[in-house]
Amino acid sequence: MNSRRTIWVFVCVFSATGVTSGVKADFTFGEPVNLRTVIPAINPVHESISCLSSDGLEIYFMSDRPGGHGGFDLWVLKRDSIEDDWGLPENLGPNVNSSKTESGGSISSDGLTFYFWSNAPGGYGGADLYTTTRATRSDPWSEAVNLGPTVNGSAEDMGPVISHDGLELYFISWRSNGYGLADTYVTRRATTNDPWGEPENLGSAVNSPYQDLVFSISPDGLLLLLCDNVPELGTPPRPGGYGGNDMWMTRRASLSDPWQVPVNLGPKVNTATHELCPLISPDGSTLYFSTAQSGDYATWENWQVPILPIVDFNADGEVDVDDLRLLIENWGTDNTLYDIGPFAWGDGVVDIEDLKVFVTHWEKAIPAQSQDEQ
Ligand SMILES: [Ca+2]
Ligand SMILES: [Ca+2]
Ligand SMILES: [Ca+2]
Ligand SMILES: [Ca+2]
Repeated sequence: MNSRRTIWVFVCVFSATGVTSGVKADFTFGEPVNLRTVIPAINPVHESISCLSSDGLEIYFMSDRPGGHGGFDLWVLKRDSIEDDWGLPENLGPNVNSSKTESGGSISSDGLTFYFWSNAPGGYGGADLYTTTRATRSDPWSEAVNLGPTVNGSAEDMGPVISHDGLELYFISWRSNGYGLADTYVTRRATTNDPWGEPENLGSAVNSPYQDLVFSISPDGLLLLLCDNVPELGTPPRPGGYGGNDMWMTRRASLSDPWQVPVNLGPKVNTATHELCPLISPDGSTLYFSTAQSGDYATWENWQVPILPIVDFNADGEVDVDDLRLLIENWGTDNTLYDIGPFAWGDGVVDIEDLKVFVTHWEKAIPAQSQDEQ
């Protein structure tokens, strides 16, 4: 293989899988890898990842494996460093889990507050959102507390997702006066010491007559991942997908801008089967998700896939000085095509963050070239 061919192969990974449904996209995905091969401790049958701690040392997941408190419980895998193997699954214990369903965990960026939902008795009707805290990362979780009647209503309230700054809590609710079926809501607070405010429906741009199920927010708070159903609910997916349930994203230009109309994550990750539970890793580099052939959990599989910036700006099959020139020419603008950092989906301006990402990928191509020339 000559060097040009090597670079071409490299670039194909980035350019052939673009998220093209609906709007211009500025990132793509690599090849999905079955999580069985990466984290074998997680059994995909009845188990899917809820969240990762920001230090990458804890993975929380829901499971009805033996040894729990009944129904689905929340469990965690821990490791001492990013290089270490994951330890054995640990149940979060009776302060969090009950004989009913506990699921949908989301951990604060400092790792000391955990949000989840449960349909255990004692709430405000249907499932409710709960929180638990710990003094340090090595302490046990405290007795869970219902988030209270400002946030929880008589309908099903599920799937809390805490923002990195701790000031927004997104969740799914079937409460009345929405846009049909479940909608995504947000409750906000001025500081992490303030109480949560009255929940707001994300509005008609994001929510629809279909299931609008939030699952994850990016570390910069500019990208929200949703899915349009879970198979056991059996309702039709949002139109415009690839069959069965699909995963979608909505973006906003800044933390104070409104969320935009959701865009399908594209055929690299969405297929004719059901895709659900989309989760962005805390470093923004990986998408975790689940697939299901049907509402039967026995058909579930879990996956991870790299989230990749598109660095071949002129789409000529090479990441080279021509692309660098284009980046420089667009310096200081908001041209999304060149906005590839600090995360693959950019931050609204073409600047040094984008150059850093570009150089990283350019450097990846060069060793492949020099190896070939030896
Ligand atoms: Ca339980
Ligand atoms: Ca409720
Ligand atoms: Ca809806
Ligand atoms: Ca699908």
